[in-house]
Amino acid sequence: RFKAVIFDLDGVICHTDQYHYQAWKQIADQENVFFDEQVNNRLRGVSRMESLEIILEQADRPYTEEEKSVLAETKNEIYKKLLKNMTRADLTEEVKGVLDNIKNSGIKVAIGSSSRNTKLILSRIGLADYFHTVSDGTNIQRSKPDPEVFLKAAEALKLAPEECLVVEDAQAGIIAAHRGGFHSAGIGEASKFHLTEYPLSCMGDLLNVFE
Ligand code: G16
Ligand code: MG
Repeated sequence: RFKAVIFDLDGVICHTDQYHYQAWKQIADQENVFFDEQVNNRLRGVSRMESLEIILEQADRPYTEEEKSVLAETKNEIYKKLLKNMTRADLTEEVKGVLDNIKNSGIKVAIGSSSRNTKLILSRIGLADYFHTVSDGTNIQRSKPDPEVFLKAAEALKLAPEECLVVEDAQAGIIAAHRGGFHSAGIGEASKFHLTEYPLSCMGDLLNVFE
């Protein structure tokens, strides 16, 4: 019944979320700002600058725009260094199997990610030319929970939102899918969210949706 699956990247296709966490943790520690897993969960699917704003809610002083852009840039440098650890081995057999299965059955596959590093990550894990379309942080004005990134993907595929299933690990991503009129499947954090139509306990579960 679905003509396309739009996959979130971070937390769904691969676990760059651990690198985002490590990089933000370094920034928070340097600034003496409280940062834990709970704050980190609010950063899932959210753009780099908006993530920084969330982290700085815990700060005891205001930051200038200048300081914020330096912190965001520093975080990205740390993050990109961590991404150098990634190889094809970071794409699990399970995820690769699910992707191949869906693609081989004639369903279009796409990426819908807030990350401006999407292309770099896809090439590191050997998926540079795999997807029918890649919609990411470089072609949007508003990040999740705004549906823009998924609407751009559907538009490129020439499909209506209701023909597409969005797979997400973030509440912000599920809300974005819902607002855009997409169906949604959620893994991890997002599997417990009330707007998630198909909760997945692992990526392999996604194939049950197509049976
Ligand atoms: C990802 C992460 C977010 C991150 C955002 C922007 O989104 O989940 O935590 O802040 O990308 O990343 P970058 O700093 O690389 O542009 P997604 O949508 O792939 O989950
Ligand atoms: Mg994500």
